[in-house]
Amino acid sequence: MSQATHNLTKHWQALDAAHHVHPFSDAAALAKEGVRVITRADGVYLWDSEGHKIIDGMAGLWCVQLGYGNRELADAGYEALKTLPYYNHFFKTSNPYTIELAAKLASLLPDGHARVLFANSGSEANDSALKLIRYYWNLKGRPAKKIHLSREMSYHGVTFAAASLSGLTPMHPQWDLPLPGFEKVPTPYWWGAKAAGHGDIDADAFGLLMAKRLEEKILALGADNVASFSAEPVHGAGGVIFPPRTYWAEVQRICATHEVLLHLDEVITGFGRTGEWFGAQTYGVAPDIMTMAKGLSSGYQPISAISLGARMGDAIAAANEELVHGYTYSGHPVASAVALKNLEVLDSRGLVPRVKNVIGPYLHRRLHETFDSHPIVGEVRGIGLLAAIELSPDRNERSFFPDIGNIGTVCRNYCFNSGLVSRAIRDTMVLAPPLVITESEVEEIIARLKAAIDNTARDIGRL
Ligand code: PXG
Repeated sequence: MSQATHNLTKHWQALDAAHHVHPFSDAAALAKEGVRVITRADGVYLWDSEGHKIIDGMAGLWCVQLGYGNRELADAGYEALKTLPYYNHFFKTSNPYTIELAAKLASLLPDGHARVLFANSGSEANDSALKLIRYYWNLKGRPAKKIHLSREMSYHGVTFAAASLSGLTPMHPQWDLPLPGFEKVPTPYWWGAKAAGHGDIDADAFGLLMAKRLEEKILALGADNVASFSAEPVHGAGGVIFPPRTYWAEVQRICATHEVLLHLDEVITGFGRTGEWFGAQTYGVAPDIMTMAKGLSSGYQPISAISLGARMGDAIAAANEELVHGYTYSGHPVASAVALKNLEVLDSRGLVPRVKNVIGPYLHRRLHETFDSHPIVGEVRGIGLLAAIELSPDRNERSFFPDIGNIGTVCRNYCFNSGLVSRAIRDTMVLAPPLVITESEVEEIIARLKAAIDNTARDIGRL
């Protein structure tokens, strides 16, 4: 590293500390440590301003499906910037990029999801979805149906409504949330079930039990008061938690029985992450409304979407009144052009079936071979290109280390310092790499993660 580069890093760190407020960060601690400045990226690799090369096991924030440096997406954006850098959809207008994107999405979405609205982030999409759910019940003459149910440990974003919907409790106290009308139900986190007092219950029985808790909650609140149930097909930021096989069919049945709209938050699970286009397809769920973002554009542009199933879509289309909702940038032409190209590339290169049949199974086989009998690994779980390694002092007891989060942070720091981006969620190490990752890049991630977990185990005298 040259002195000039190093000085530039110091310069940026000082400016950043003085002027830039970071998401989910302790400002004083970060200013002291100094931010890492990421200057470029290509494929599954990032480079920082000191010239360090880092392999990105998280696809940015679970979003860069096509990897970095994709020329086709860059060209599509540049073309749209030159042709139509901005126009909106408010005054009886539309543009070809957004129209084609809506149609392409409709061809990939679950059955009945023929209509989409656009927004700019996952949080906005979820906020919009809740408004549309309210609107639907108002249109149906059921205005008492107002309560939004969601799950403990869920992450749905940060707007007032999306944060209220989120079940990760640290997201609430700073903002006096949740708002009234948001209620939580427990989630089928089978690994944690024993520690939570459920004994040796098997995963399938636990899936049914957690679905039953949903039904009990609906009955306790009165089904006439419950508008919707929102859930990620697989918890992402809550710890990459996969539902037992029994869970989703039973949830679907319960929602249908009690006329509760089912909202799937596919912000992480969409666009091939689980080996199908959407988690709905992986788990055989038929949602009334879906929200998506992240992988919709591989993160190259901020864009999100809300899709309406037939029940909601038909009712809203037939309302015969103005839909009083929309953002300046809903269906932004440049973001739409990039997202459209992203879907075309994912489709034409067969990347979604590759996740399901080739690279996903390869990742999971190698993770199991490497970690199944590691002294501080409790469970290796995954589907598609989503994986979690649960660090535990005792795999048979399915127990947690004391001070949950400490060991995970230690391990995450080892990863980071060795040039691997992995997330630690509590003491769960998480991977969600770009869908274009190769076998040899998977090996590189596994080697670095193994070294990090070994070092963590050594630190506590377990290796
Ligand atoms: N739903 C889900 C399932 C998400 O994962 C959002 C909604 C909100 O999307 P926006 O675009 O508003 O951020 C998300 C976002 C993390 C992390 O550290 C995860 C997210 C965002 C930031 C950090 O895992 N997920």
